[in-house]
Amino acid sequence: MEARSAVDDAVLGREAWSVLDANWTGSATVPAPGLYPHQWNWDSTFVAIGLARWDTRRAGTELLSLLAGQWRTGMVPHIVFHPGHTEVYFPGPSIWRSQEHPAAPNGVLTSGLTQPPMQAMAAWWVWRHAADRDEAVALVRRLYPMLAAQHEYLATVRDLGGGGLAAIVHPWESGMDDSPVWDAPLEALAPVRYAYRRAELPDRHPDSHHDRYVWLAMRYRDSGYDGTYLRDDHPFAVEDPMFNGIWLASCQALAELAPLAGADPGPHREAAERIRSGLLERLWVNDLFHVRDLRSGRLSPVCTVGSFGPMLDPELPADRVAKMVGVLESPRFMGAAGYPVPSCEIRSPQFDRSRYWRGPSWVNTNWLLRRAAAVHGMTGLVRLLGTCTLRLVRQAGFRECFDPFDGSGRGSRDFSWSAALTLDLLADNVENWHPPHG
Ligand code: 2M8
Repeated sequence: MEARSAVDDAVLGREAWSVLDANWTGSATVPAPGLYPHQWNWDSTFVAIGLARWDTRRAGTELLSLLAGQWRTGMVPHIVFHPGHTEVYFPGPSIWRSQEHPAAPNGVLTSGLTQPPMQAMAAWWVWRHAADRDEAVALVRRLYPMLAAQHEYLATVRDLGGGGLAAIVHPWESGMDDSPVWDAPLEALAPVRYAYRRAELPDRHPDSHHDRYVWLAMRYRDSGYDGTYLRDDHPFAVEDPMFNGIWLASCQALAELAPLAGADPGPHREAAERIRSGLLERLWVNDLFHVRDLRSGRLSPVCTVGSFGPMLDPELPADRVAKMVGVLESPRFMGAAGYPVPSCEIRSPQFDRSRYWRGPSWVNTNWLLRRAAAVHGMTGLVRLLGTCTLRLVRQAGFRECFDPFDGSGRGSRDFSWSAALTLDLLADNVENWHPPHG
């Protein structure tokens, strides 16, 4: 593998800060130079989490600049475009045409899809860890109404299956774009050929899937980003355990934050209960959560790192948690990978150690699993996930993702969430460690 000399924690921390500084636009952090020149929804949120202990103001700016792209429906878009780079990334604003939609914000160009609703978790993280308590409380008060509107949108417009879960309407909404769990719903779509190519990304999906990604996005756009169209006609509607596990944890976070904003926590707790019931009734099979395709009615046979999302819920019944941890630690995931956690179950025929979201290990999903282990008090697993994640970035740098067998880096270099979450892991790992900023 690509190896570099052993990097100690202080050096690693300094390197992480310099990646975040290089990717900072003044109001937001782009995921990586070149390939991703705009603000992405959950990327920005992971960056805010990484900044939380060190720079409350910058963490707040990151979240507020993302929420400046929020639509009046409550939807928080998956991309907020930065002026000046508008056509570098495809699909850019000319495909999404957000400015033509009455609910889109004025003066900010965005996509029309969303991503896993991590923002309330991040707001809680900033509030919990902020050195400047007053600033954190003021931030929570500003964020609360926006986050409540986001949750209301998910609970109404996106409960397409009527069972209390939010459906995603495009693989991009999962954040795990090329995961094998989307293969069956994508292959059920009519064949489309837009000759959409990203020649610079050979490690991604077969081209035919990318054509379908663009076709799906344009179909939704042409409906006027309409909720009734999503429910009745849109051909891709899927209940994803990671998206809903994150939403549940965000509901719990919002319940804790609500009193700071003078609001009632009750509705957020009730929402969390509804999501938990939906997850258990609709997505649980044997020992893990599976993706449900609302159009075919089928549960995906493939398990991925997304299957563990509902473990973020501290109130998930202990017998389910024990089964999930059994799978996580088995050779299906961590047990057969030197550099865990692989994004797809290793024994699955679709597992591919080097294809984006079809096998490689990622820092953000490792962080989420570590958080899940923490809420269940599993200190051994917390330590293991922290150590193995730091080992990846120490050896291969802040890459987008990593080969789970040999740890070599894949995708972009200087990737923001890999750097930001490293800062968070270092803070837990090292006593008296202070980064050069903050
Ligand atoms: C990847 O997704 C974008 C589309 O949103 C892409 O493939 O171009 C995913 O890894 C996603 O999770 C991430 O938010 C985004 C930016 O890092 O890149």
